[in-house]
Amino acid sequence: MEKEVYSLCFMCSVRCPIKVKVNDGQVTWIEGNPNVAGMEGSLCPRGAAGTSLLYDRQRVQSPMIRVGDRGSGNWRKASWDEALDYVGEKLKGIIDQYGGHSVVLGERTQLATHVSKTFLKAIGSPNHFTHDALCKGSVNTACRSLFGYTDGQIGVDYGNTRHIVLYGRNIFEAISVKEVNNLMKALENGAKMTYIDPRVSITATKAHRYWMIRPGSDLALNYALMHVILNERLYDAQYVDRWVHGLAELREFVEPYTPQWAEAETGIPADQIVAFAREVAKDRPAVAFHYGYRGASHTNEIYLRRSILMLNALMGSVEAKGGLFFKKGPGEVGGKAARKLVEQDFPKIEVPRFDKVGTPDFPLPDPAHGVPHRLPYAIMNADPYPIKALFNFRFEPLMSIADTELTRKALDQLDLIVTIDINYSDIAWYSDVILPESTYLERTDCIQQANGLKPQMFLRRQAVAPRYDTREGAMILKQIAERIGTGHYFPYESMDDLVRWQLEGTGFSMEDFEAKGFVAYGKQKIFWDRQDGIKFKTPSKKIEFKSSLLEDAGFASFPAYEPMPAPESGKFRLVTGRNALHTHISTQNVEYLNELCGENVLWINTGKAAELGIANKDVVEISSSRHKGQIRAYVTDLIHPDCVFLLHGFGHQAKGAERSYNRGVSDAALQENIFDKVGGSPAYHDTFVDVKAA
Ligand SMILES: Nc1nc2c(c(=O)[nH]1)N[C@H]1C(S)=C(S)[C@@H](COP(=O)(O)OP(=O)(O)OC[C@H]3O[C@@H](n4cnc5c(=O)[nH]c(N)nc54)[C@H](O)[C@@H]3O)O[C@H]1N2
Ligand SMILES: Nc1nc2c(c(=O)[nH]1)N[C@H]1C(S)=C(S)[C@@H](COP(=O)(O)OP(=O)(O)OC[C@H]3O[C@@H](n4cnc5c(=O)[nH]c(N)nc54)[C@H](O)[C@@H]3O)O[C@H]1N2
Ligand code: SF4
Ligand SMILES: [Mo]
Repeated sequence: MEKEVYSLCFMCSVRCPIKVKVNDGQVTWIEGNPNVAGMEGSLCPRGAAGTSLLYDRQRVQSPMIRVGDRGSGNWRKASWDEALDYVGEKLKGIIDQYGGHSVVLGERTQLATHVSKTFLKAIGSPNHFTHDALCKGSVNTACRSLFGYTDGQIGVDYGNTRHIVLYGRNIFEAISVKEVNNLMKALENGAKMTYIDPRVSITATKAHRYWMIRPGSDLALNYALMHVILNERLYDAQYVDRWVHGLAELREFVEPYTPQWAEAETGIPADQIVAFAREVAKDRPAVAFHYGYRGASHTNEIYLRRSILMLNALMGSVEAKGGLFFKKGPGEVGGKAARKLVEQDFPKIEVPRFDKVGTPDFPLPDPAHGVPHRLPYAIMNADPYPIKALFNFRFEPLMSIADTELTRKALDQLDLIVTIDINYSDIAWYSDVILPESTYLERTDCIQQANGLKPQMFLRRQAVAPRYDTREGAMILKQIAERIGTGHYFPYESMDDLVRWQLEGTGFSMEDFEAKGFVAYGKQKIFWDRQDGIKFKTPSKKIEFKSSLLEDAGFASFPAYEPMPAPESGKFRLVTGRNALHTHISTQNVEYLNELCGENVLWINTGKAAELGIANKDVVEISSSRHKGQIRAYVTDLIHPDCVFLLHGFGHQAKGAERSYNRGVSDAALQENIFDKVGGSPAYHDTFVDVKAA
């Protein structure tokens, strides 16, 4: 029997809408949901490899309980009742002795996040964190400092842009399918693309203008751009007068930062900086300076992100067609959002978070997400209190937090590590219990509230029955809760029940998703009125160049520029990123993707390689203060001589994932755990390495 199911991809967390063809209970084909604008039936390579994950025998096939040392790979298969009882009993003991706050749960923000938050709130723990700060924490803080909204509440109108500017936003390799399609459409319609990166990525090859910037110096470029834009009055004066708070302060601040000064700092010729400022201003307000994700990742990241967003404000492109926009929720059109379990009443929590977010120690990161890279320090120093149990739910602290050795040492102090995963990730392998989740093709998930220019809701729908003895994450957490006396916060017996409960009062039913895979609250795109109707949520109700958020917490809005140091002689700045074939640390063992890209290589500049006697494809040793490893060199002119580059996500240590075990080198193992203490993001690119012939 043949059927088609609309669902959501989860080969990465972009969650592209998909159409899945099923024949006699087997998935035979996956494509982008053709009903969704921007998808046009397409998928990225990872999405297309979904069946390779589904049918992989190297997935976790049943609950597993550790019998040997942590990480030794000695497991016994367990039934669900056994594994859940084991976790429930241990957890009860820990909560009784140390309190609910000694339990931490970390996850990649996902559809069931309201379930995990509920799980912790029910036991009185404030210690939920998401991956967010690892990904774009400083972008989030920068957005709140300027607009009063998080980055998650802001989007880019790719399809209508006339000029897009990307600071290492490697959009054609670090993919979201709709964004790629919409930007391609704009480029076909004549839009310009400027791309800035110390490395010639695929996106660089498609750009009209490419600058090989000195790594870590984008902020200098931006201050010089602002200098030119203000001095030549290239900005949208009407918009800026109406909406910007602190223009005079910015003007005074950028006065010394001339294009000539920036040329020395960045390596980009002054006349090109001036010419670019004049060119981009001609297309305002349909221009977008992308605020980025992981591009430049340094201890001062918050100020780089703010400077990018301020350039948008100067162009009048915040809440403009072809620029940036604020995402509109159902409330905007009189609709109601899906319910979340977390909206229930819980016992009051009096203790601070483990990462001290929201206290004077670390005031600005978003407490809705927390800061994962503080976890190793919190555990090791029992500061602010002892942490005893860690739940990893679709999150991998060993490879996603810099300095694997430090994290591992911290984890060794825990009494309980439980991982809900689909793969033998390194963290699953290092856990006490693995609770295997069904893959996205095998499970129905919670509602996705998709805010945007048109508010909508999407649903991940089970396409086929679970192939192995696996369950949905939201059911697993409920079943643990039942064993520790908090089951009453989870009023559902199945995922369908939970989804129906979420939809109560919205006017939509589960069946409404069958026709197209989503439901829409209205047909029109909503832009607020640029004269008077933009609802900034800052205290001044304006875009705060001079930021009350920063200044009230004791930080400057305009700190003097401090250069990122160039590497000492013989060393390199370590830079990392993604390619189109892998998702972070989780797809390296997926058979099809592993075949296409089975290990990472080290990009090194031709001149520097010659000095070191390294030829293309030689095996080299790369070492930092934290770790060393061997990797093949890719000798090329396509990278700035100050840095070397490798793909994130290789060098797995879990033997259960046989194809990816020990292949390539892990960036997280090499990196130091240092971060932007204002914005919250890790400074992934502030580690220096030595490279020599092996
Ligand atoms: N295929 C694929 N797509 C993905 C993901 C994935 O894992 N795989 N993940 C998704 C997620 S969660 C994210 S956060 C995004 C990430 O999206 P991006 O942030 O666009 O992706 P990265 O690969 O981290 O890009 C880093 C780029 O920044 C450059 N860079 C390094 N230092 C500097 C610098 O000082 N200045 C400038 N201008 N550039 C610099 C690097 O050379 C690299 O090309 O991708 C999303 N899409
Ligand atoms: N060193 C270093 N660290 C980084 C980055 C970097 O470039 N370098 N990038 C950062 C960025 S931008 C991000 S977004 C984060 C991402 O960090 P993570 O969220 O930790 O990484 P992912 O690869 O997305 O997947 C995490 C885990 O989810 C599991 N998983 C996949 N699908 C499912 C599922 O359906 N159910 C369950 N239960 N588990 C599943 C995977 O097997 C994996 O163990 O990492 C950050 N950390
Ligand atoms: S970008 Fe690719 S992997 Fe990620 S959700 Fe979309 S199709 Fe799937
Ligand atoms: Mo990310």
